[in-house]
This record gives sequence, structure tokens and C-alpha cells, in this order.
Amino acid sequence: MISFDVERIREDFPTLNEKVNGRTLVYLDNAATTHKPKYVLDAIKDYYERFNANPNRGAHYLGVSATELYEGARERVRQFINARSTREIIFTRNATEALNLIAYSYGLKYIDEGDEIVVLISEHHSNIVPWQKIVQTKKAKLKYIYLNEDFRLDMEEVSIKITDKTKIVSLAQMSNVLGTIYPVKKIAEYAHSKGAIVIVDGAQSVPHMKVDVLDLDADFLVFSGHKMLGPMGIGVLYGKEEFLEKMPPFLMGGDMIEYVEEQSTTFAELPRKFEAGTPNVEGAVGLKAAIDYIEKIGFENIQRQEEELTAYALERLKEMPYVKIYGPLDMEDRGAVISFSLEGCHPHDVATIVDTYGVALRAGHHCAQPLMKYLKAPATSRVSFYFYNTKEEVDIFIDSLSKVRKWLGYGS
Ligand code: 7TS
Repeated sequence: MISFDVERIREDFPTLNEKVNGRTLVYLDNAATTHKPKYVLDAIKDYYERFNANPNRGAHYLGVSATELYEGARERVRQFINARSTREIIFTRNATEALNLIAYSYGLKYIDEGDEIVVLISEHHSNIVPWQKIVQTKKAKLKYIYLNEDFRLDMEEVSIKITDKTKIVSLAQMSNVLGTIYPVKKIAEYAHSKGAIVIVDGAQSVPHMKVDVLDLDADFLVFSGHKMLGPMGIGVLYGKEEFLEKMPPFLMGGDMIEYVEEQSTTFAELPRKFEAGTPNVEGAVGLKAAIDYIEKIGFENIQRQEEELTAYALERLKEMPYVKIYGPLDMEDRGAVISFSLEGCHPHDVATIVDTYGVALRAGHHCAQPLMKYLKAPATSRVSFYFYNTKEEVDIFIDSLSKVRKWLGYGS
């Protein structure tokens, strides 16, 4: 862990110094994707300049080097989330593909008529739509855990929804809309006591806090590299070996085979059974560099900075009488995402107007339409911080926000 100097850190991120609309970029859309430090960009460039080859095939020097880099990244990911074995680490394109892999492979094999799959109402579409497909195919049922008034979760509701019929509980550790951090460990314990398996969508948590799969006792964990300083196109599926071993392959083709006969095939051992085709070595190398960078900063520093920014932004937003916040109003079990609406203003107008001040925020349904319907909000605006954001940026955001209603013809 290094001493935390945000201005020094920002120098590592070329995009953060870009001008947009003649102003310095204030990037507050980190839940969608984060920017990349030079360390990550250099690692990818270095890979292509010195080691590029198709791994797992050529016995030549570069082929061996590419394989070592790819497998080295897998080992780095294993350490990062404290998995037992690299056999449990599958590289995917992103969290979405990892969830689809579980649904199509585990879900199609193990879900039967009358079984239940339980998710939270705040899930991202990527953790809803694959399950809809499975329950439709298998005549099973998809059930939702709803939230409290304060956008948190009640264990009583959990115990009502998770029953002996529940086979899968799949939930995000942190909501990408509300910022709520859910008690995954407690839920996993309860779900296991009912005989269900637990899938943790770590897309919004893994970049921001230490996630330990053994401590959580997650059966599966998914996340995306691009939300944690890595490149797009690389994601991770962690699965307990006992489950992955029994699951059929998801995609078929090269690299995932052992022997192919004219009419049949035997499959490679884990983890390659689930990695069909030429792997994304660039992505794995970039993800490894991203983990190196994050661990050098240290989660303690990352969380301190994010908490300070989120608490400050919440305080400033609460001072504005026409702002409604969708998410916990205090910092307990809450991450660095704030969704809100401005009375009388469409979220897309809000995003367009603050953009003229250089502020990048998100507007829309955030790929969580069932949640939006539940909240009775067609859309919201959303800011999401990472450790490289500053208090000054929060001030610029709030100043630009305070001008929106005047732009749209309101008095204040
Ligand atoms: N799960 C959660 C909780 C997410 O927030 C997202 C992406 C995904 C899964 C899917 O990740 P992907 O990398 O496979 O696309 N969330 C967002 C967001 O909030 N704005 O843009 C993408």
C-alpha cells in the first residue's frame, strides 16, 4: 500500500486530463466503466510488442511466453479473490457472459420444473434475463426479493423468498443503481441452509472492496475487468471446482477439447473446458496489471477516498430541495454510486446540461428496468466515483447540477 495522493494518482490516467466541451473532464460514470492507468496500457502494449502469439498451441518461444502470461494472470486473479485453485478461475468476456455461462451450463442441467431461482429486485438485466430464459425453458419460477423503504434488504424478506424449492440465489453484492451493499455472506449462509447455491455478481463490488470467495462462501462469483481499470472484453467467472467439474461446457470449439472424433468429443480439464477459442491474452494481461495497480493503491485507501466523496456528495445533494435520492442516505453498507432525480427535469436533460460543464454522469434505467418500475421512476441520473475522483470534482458536479433547473426555465 502506498501513501494516498490523489493528484499524483490522477497523473497515471491520461483520459482524466482530457478536455471535453472546453472544460476539464469530470468523469463520474465509473459504475459503467473506469479509466485505465498508463501501467495497464503499457502492459498491454508490451505484450503485443514482445510476446504476441496464440497460447496453448505453438511450442515456440512466443507461444510459450503468451501461455505463461495468460496463466500468470489466472494465478493473479486466484490470489486476488482468494480462490483455492486456478482450476476455479475461468476467463470470460465480462460479467454478463459469466452469468450466461452459469445459466446455460448449470441452470439447464440442474433446474427442473417447479424449482425456484431467487434474485433481488435491484439486479442488473445481466442477472435477470438469463434466468428468465432458464425458468421459461424449464417451467421453473423466478422470484424477487424486494427492498425496504431505505433501499436496504431485510433478512425476513430473504427468509420468505428463499425456500426449500430454491435452487439458485443470484445477487449483486452492490447495486449499480442504489449503491446498496448487500449482506451477501449472511444471505449465502441462509441459502445454503435451504440447499440452494449462491451466485455473487461482483461487477460493482470487486473493483471497490476486498472480495474473498472463501469468506463469503460464494459458489460462483462473476466480475468484469473494465470496471476495475482493466480493458474491455475480459471478465472472470469463479466457480467452486465441485460445481464446475460437473457442468457441461458452454461454448464448443478449439482449446476446450481433449479428443475429437468424427461424431463425439471429450473435453479439456478445468479451466480450459470453459474457454473455447483463442483466448483474450491482451485482456488477461491488462487485468493482471489492473489488479497490481489496485493492490498497490490498497483497498483501505480506495474505500476511504470513495467514502469521503460519497458522504460529501450526499450531503451536498441533500441540501438541494428539488433533489430526490434513490438509495441509502447514510454511509452504512453503501458504495460510491448515487442515483437521483431533479424535480421536473428529465434525467437525459440533466446529463446533457452537466456535460456542457465537462461532467460525465449517467442517465437512464441503468439496465435495471424491474427496479425502475419498482421505484416508480422511469429513469434516474447517476454519479459513481472511483478512487481517482476528487472533492473538487464533486463541487463542479454540484455547481453544474444547480444550474440545470434554471436552464430548463425554473426559478431555482
Ligand atoms: N452486474 C452489475 C451489477 C453491473 O453493474 C453490470 C454493468 C453488469 C452486471 C454487466 O457488466 P458487463 O461488464 O458484463 O456489461 N453495469 C453497468 C452500469 O451500471 N452502467 O453501465 C454498465
